[in-house]
Amino acid sequence: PAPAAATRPVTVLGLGAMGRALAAGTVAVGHPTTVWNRTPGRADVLVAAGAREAASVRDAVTASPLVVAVLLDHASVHQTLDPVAEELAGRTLVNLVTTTPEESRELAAWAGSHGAAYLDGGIMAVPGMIGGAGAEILYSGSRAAFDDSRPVLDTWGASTWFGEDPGLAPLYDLALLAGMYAMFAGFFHGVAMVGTAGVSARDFARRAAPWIAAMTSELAGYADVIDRRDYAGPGQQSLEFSDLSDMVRASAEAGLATDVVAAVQALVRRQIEAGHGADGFARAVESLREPVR
Ligand code: FVH
Repeated sequence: PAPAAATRPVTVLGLGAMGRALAAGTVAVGHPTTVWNRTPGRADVLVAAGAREAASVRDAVTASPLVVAVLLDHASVHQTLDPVAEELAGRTLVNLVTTTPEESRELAAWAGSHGAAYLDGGIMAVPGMIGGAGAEILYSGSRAAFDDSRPVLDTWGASTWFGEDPGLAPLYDLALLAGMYAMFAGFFHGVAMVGTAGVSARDFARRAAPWIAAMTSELAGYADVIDRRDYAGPGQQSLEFSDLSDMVRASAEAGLATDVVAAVQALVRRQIEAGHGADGFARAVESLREPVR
């Protein structure tokens, strides 16, 4: 990587798979990088590359105006930073830990109460992608902190700011991951179905990948219908047509668990039972907006 135009001291708290990748990225372009990990012994490669390993969390936090948390979860951020909270005053805390929007808002308020600016980040990449063309990190929180931190943030991938509400980045992050996990679960169900005929997952993947990619072209049309709530408009495949009965029955007949397809069918059926069977498939989103409790 090309050296950074302006070097900026940065501290990375947490040297799991993602923390190590992020710290390696800032070291590689010359940002003075201090690292800390709860369990010692995970910084050796980074130190060999030029990072400094802090002896304590306090030492790590006070080493840089920009402190990046890459810990396990919301609780681990508090467990790590609560004892040194007063040291955050005047610094920027970038939280790249996966948290819920409410947890991010709580952390932002907590950081603010200790005089720190706060940015939340949702990492849309796996560690091996950090610093490469496909990596993106979604940010929300202080715009001033985002702008000021760009020389470091841009080291890791494309940086996009969504707004002052710190909960926005995790909201987008988790919404995008919802689509990803549901897509993978659908693929796994297909693998199980064709597996009953002796077809390998690898063979099925060769067919599924272009099919799923082609279906993504439908998203914009569904989005348009959903935004207008125009489920009765022309050209839509009806809920009654899309009720997934054949798929669920075929899976059950083959002795498979029907959890994935039955879950989609339940969304469809709630709308049919409410009298909307002739409406388009996209109306299933209303079953999510008004869950049965
Ligand atoms: N890895 C990925 O692909 C995803 C991509 C999207 C974003 N996630 C989130 O990033 C956070 C860190 O993920 P990670 O992959 O680095 O996770 P681990 O390799 O499991 O490392 C966890 C680190 O957290 C430290 N830690 C755990 N609990 C505590 C605690 N109570 N106090 C202090 N540190 C703690 C752990 O330290 P140690 O076990 O080595 O002592 C690791 O450094 C995460 O939110 C992902 O959801 C990654």
